[in-house]
Amino acid sequence: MSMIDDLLQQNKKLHFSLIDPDKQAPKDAGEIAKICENYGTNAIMLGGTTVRSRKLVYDTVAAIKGNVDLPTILFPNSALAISENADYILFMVLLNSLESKYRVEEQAKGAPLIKKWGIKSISTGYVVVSTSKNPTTIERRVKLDKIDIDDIEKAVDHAVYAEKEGMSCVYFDAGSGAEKPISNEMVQAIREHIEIPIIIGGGIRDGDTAKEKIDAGADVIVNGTIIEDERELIRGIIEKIRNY
Ligand code: 1GP
Repeated sequence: MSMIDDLLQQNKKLHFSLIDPDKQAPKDAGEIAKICENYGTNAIMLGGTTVRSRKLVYDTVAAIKGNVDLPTILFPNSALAISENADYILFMVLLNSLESKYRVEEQAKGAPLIKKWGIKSISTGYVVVSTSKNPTTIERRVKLDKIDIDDIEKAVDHAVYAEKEGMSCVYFDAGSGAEKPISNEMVQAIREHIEIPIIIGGGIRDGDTAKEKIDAGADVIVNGTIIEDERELIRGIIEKIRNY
């Protein structure tokens, strides 16, 4: 059982707020986290595709922990983004990466740090789905075995693989700022085939869309981009999730 299962026993569904340490000063990240906490988010995730400074992640986690009581969860793009003061880490394998760097190499560099620092690990099968005409940042940076928005069978195969490997959750991500989120049909098909928690993120910008993903079987909704540029919007999303 991971911390996500524990949280799901207390709440029907969850909302995680993703803050990119590269996008603002640590003090501002602490203030943003406070706003998200006041709206009712369940955890603060920290990560981004460009993060390269462990110190910046450390300072950002410290500022957030100084301001809110929520769990902090690392969402690292590499071993360099692992910081000892975080509570949890999504210890991810990017299942549809064609680069071993994102399937095993960064994980092997990071694992000893996670162990040494006692960060609680949430084993996660991470899958990037291509939903947008213009590639998202992660699609531009990582060579992927592309999964198109309607390639439901391939998505399900990865989800079942993650479950059979003993991972504690899957995270299907359309990528930060995606033009469209992952389809309801894909979420539903994944739900029909696995029992572990399903995290969905990328391109979700309103409460009705978030609710559709939850109706389809998602357990956790992640918002990142709108927290940076239209923060008020997450209030409506979190309301739908908390009242589910
Ligand atoms: C990206 O799933 C997260 O990895 C969040 O996506 O920035 O589009 O909310 P957005």
